[in-house]
Amino acid sequence: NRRNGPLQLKGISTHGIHWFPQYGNRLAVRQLKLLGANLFRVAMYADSSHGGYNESKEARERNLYLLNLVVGHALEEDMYVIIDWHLLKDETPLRHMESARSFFEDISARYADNPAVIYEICNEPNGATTWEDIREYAQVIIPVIRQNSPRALVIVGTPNFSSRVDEVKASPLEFHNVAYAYHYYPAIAGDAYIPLLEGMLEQGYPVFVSEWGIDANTVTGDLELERAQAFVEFMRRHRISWTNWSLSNKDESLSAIRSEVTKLHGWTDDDLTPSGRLVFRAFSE
Ligand code: IDC
Repeated sequence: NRRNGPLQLKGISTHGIHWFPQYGNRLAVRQLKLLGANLFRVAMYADSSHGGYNESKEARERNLYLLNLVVGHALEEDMYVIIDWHLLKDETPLRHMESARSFFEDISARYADNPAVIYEICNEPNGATTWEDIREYAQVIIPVIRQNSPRALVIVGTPNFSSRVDEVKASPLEFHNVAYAYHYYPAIAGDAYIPLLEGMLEQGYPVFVSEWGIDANTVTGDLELERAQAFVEFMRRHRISWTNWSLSNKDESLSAIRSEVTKLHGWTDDDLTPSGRLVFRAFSE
């Protein structure tokens, strides 16, 4: 939308695709689109435990099957889609770099040159993982993707659960069309995102909020709805693209759908959690 400046992508993420694949159905995606979303994130846990992609051959096949099914639905509904290598428990992307390399080789061949497909190559590096480790991984994976999709947008995770986006400044990547991930959970980060992200943007670093979720204040126990709304407005002002965590009915505050609701699309306000209501409204704000 050129009249309003650069295109801002907004949408929601699946929960782990191996846990809640049913929410990636075509009619659900269509409803999100009608509500104003233009982006859908498909989170494929890459871990070697809990059914993640690197757990076993069977887990790989199942995850891949579900990922492609849901990516297909998003593309058919004319959405941008993030293919998320959801690194979490394994802490460093270097641990499964060979597996990631062949995954991104295959998946970028499958969606070669499709401008709607965005690659998120490591969700949340954590533990002792440094930006230099992530950089080493990115230097291998990005060229693999670019062989098939020279112009594809690639999102790169940052240290400490994609919260330390500023650490990339020490040695930024030299590829074009790369964005750095910043993940936001208000009860943890509070208002610290404001100076952090403004500092990044002023210096011209592209930031992508590929995950944010509405958690509860650790002291009062109240949902951080006000901070969440302020964050949405901040991202709109700065044209930062985002996907919220997550589209599922798991019994946790981050879910968009109430846990008692079994509908898989056609949701009304009554079916949504406080988080879901805020996020679904934000698609069109
Ligand atoms: C959480 C899910 C939760 C699941 C847990 C472990 O909401 O149901 O049990 O993962 O797999 C992240 C991660 C994201 C987390 C989310 C909330 O990217 O996988 O999902 N979160 O904890 N980073 C910060 C928060």
